[in-house]
Amino acid sequence: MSNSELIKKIPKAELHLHIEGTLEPKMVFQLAERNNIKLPYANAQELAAKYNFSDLQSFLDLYYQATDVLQTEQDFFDLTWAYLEHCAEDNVVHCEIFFDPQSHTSRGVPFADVIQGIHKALVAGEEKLGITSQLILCFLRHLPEEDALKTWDEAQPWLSLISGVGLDSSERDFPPNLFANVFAKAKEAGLKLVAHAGEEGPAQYIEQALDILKIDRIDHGVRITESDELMDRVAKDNIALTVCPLSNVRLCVYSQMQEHPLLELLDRGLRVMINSDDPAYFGGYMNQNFHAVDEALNPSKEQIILLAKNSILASFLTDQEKQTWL
Ligand code: ES4
Ligand code: ZN
Repeated sequence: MSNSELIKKIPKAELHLHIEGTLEPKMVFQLAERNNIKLPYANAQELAAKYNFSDLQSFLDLYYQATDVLQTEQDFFDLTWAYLEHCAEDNVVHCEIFFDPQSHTSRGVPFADVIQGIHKALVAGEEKLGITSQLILCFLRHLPEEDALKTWDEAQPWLSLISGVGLDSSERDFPPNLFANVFAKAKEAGLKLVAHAGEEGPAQYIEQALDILKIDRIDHGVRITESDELMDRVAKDNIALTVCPLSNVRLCVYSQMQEHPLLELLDRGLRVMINSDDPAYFGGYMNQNFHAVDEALNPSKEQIILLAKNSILASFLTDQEKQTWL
């Protein structure tokens, strides 16, 4: 079997995926029309031509702007369903999806509409496509912790639909320790905890996320390569890193895929796997990330199998559920 065939066939989980990042230019235009919104672009191609990013912030500016077309429960349902169809195509059998309620409630979209639209699509995804899923509520770190605490309060009626909380948006100058209180509350409520750390920020932010926020899994975490000591600790404690190869190249964390440390991290015994992050913006869904890694880094079959296996092992499925796929 070729690597390509193996990539296509092997069951995998996606653990780092922003549902707002699956909003394709075409859907931006469809939803703008449905919701009577005037866009500053003539068509989807003109919007897509702007997807040329120099760093995380240059991406986030466009991403938050596009998000404005998401207004109704049906919009969130349609967005999520379209993503699940990509999962089916790529043999993603389980996904753990981030959503950013603050991006929507700040525009007057009710929390209930956001979460119900997403949730109903996830239920349909399990029934019709056999894809299991969990939801992770992310707090926006460029906003004060006070805002995150308000969002935590708004989330209370919906906690049964949420398995964890995360931390995303602009990393530089917004260290994890700013969110210690809201993460302590989520931990107290029994939720899983994750945080973006060491994407653009230094390895110290990974350490802070572990020591102060008490996270269960690190999102990105690639700048861990700057600390041998931290790599040893994370390997020993089996803390997973949800790595996003195309994202890292498109946001200029690495100037080309050949420089990506994914396989070095894997060979060092860290629990890393492949994820698509914001596939509508970064050039592809799960299998396109695998193919880009395959082309640039030339992984062995064993390495591909281990990356897929790590995605299952690092998921928040129960040990029994994991066994189905191992
Ligand atoms: C994100 Cl790539 C990335 N990093 C931080 N926050 C984000 N939100 C959506 N994509
Ligand atoms: Zn991300």
